[in-house]
Amino acid sequence: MIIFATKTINYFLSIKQIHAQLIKTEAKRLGFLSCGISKAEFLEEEAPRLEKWLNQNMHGEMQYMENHFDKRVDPTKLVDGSKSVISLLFNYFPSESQQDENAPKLSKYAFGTDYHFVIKDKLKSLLSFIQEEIGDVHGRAFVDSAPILEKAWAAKSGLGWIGKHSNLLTQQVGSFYFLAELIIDLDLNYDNPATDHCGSCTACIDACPTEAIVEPYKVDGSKCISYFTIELKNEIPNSVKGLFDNWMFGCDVCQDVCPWNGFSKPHNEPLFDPRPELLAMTKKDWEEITEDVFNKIFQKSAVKRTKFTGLQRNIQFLKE
Ligand code: B12
Ligand code: SF4
Ligand code: SF4
Repeated sequence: MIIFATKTINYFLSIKQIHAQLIKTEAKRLGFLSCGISKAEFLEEEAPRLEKWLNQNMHGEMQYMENHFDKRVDPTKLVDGSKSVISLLFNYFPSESQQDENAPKLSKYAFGTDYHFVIKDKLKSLLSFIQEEIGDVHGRAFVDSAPILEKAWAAKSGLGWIGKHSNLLTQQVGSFYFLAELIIDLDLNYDNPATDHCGSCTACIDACPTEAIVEPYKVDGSKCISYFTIELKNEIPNSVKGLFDNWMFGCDVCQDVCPWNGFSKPHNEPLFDPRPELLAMTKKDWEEITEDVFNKIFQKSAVKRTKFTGLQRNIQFLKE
């Protein structure tokens, strides 16, 4: 009877719905939190906002944000023949935290192996699955690696809403996850955007140590601690001295204070687990860190982006 009912339901589903369902089921099996799908097309609302953000120099020295404007606002220009953007969320919320309360703080996303490697492998598996199960499908996999407005696509496909801190969040699991995409040349059934549940809350805006959330939903990247500690190659300006709330790599303040992150659940990706010695490091250990220790605890880590000298600069900046 159950088999009959399933067949009857399938009969009424279009091929695009069946394909979308197959992809979502496989995405879950591969460990993604959720998967949503949008039609690949020009981002009409976001394009003028991005243009304004760039004109206001909110990208600071992140020169790469100025490149490929046309591709960034239109995936059909990024991937030839693309029809669908498949957005995926991958949880990184850790179950443990740094033991010394006075130690310089490391953002949660950077505890384990660099997410670019971990997620890229899973995206490739998902693309292979699509090619094996559905047929001659072409596409490309992305995770924080190309000119794509990743948050806008995830929001469009109903995976969450973009909060006042400008990150994507959900009522079920908050915001401590990465975003990733497959952009493919197959038509699929498309999802609808989710609704905004920020309401009258302003916790993230009020808590931001550098007042980088300049208005609800708009972050001035050039004022964000994450920018200063990861992206900025030059010296950190004296104007922000004393404002870093002890963050040495990234910053989680606007997410830590968000009430929806009370619903975050620990990830179950072993590669995201930190080395135990990393969590045990004291304030003194960080201040005296050598290049050998750096290379050992941050082997294959996203922290390598700042290099040893960058991390040392950040720790020094907190100390002075
Ligand atoms: C550049 C960048 C940064 C910059 C700039 C931040 C920013 N908000 O843009 C810096 C270095 C500061 C940064 C910091 C962080 N980042 Co970052 N970053 C990116 C990157 C590479 C591009 C983002 C982008 O396009 N920015 C350009 C601006 C214009 O985009 P936007 O903020 O979405 O702007 C929109 C709003 O301003 C809106 N808007 C403007 N005006 C108005 C007005 C109204 C009324 C409304 C409704 C909207 C609106 O429209 C704009 C266009 O859509 C993405 C990866 C990617 N390719 O998408 C990761 C990404 C956004 N970062 C990510 C993360 C995790 C972080 C940090 C949490 C890391 C950390 N712990 O330190 C912080 C969070 C800081 C914050 N509150 O935003 C994740 C976010 C995951 C999530 N849950 O959303 C991403 C998606 C990477 C990934 N693949 O997982 N990041
Ligand atoms: S990450 Fe930190 S500095 Fe950046 S907007 Fe959020 S609270 Fe502000
Ligand atoms: S802290 Fe409040 S305003 Fe900020 S994203 Fe969370 S719910 Fe929205």
